[in-house]
Amino acid sequence: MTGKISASMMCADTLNLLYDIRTLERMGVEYLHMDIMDGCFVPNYTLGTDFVRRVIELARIPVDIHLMVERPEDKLEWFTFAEDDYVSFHYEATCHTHRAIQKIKARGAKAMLALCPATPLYVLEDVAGELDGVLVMTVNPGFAGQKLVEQTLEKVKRVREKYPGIEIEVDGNVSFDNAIKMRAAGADIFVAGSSSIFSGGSLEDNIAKLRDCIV
Ligand code: S6P
Ligand code: MG
Repeated sequence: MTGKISASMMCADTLNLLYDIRTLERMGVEYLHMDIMDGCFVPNYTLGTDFVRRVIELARIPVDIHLMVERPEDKLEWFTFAEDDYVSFHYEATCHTHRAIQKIKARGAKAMLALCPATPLYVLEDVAGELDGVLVMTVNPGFAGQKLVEQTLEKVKRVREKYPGIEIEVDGNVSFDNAIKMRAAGADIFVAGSSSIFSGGSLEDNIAKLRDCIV
């Protein structure tokens, strides 16, 4: 199966958001990636709950919620999910990984565990069977516009080898060039932000160009 695109909404044109969303849908983008930051787990705030709820209401494609918040298991009630939606949370943000996964599933979404660049893969060992996906952070979480942490490419490769059936999402500096390397390493879902589809120029052309990188 070819790679899928998850468009990073924090990089979209907020004042023309509906236009961008409809363009992404028309171009066959698979997910809308919604970064939620609490200023505590990461040193930044973004995408407030009302904004995210409104996007979920308007979207005709699944959303891919990336929770960068402390104790995510207590914050899932903020949103209503559909069955194809993904919700990811950080292993580093809770001591209740298993409970958080169960709660996401009970709310009808697919569960994904996000790992910071320095977090070792052995933390997946006892939960891999419960997960629908693993989000490998290819930058440190908190900001758009950062540079790839190179060793995460090898980490993607190790996840692919160890868990052949699991969906792998990569997030951070997914440029056209990096997307080719990430795809070769085994990634399935590519968070597309300021390094690719929202890098200026035509959104349509950028999406088509990224598609060619992730076949
Ligand atoms: C970063 C966040 C990401 C960014 C995305 C931006 O903490 O989780 O989803 O929105 O990485 O893309 P880029 O191309 O600027 O890195
Ligand atoms: Mg993200």
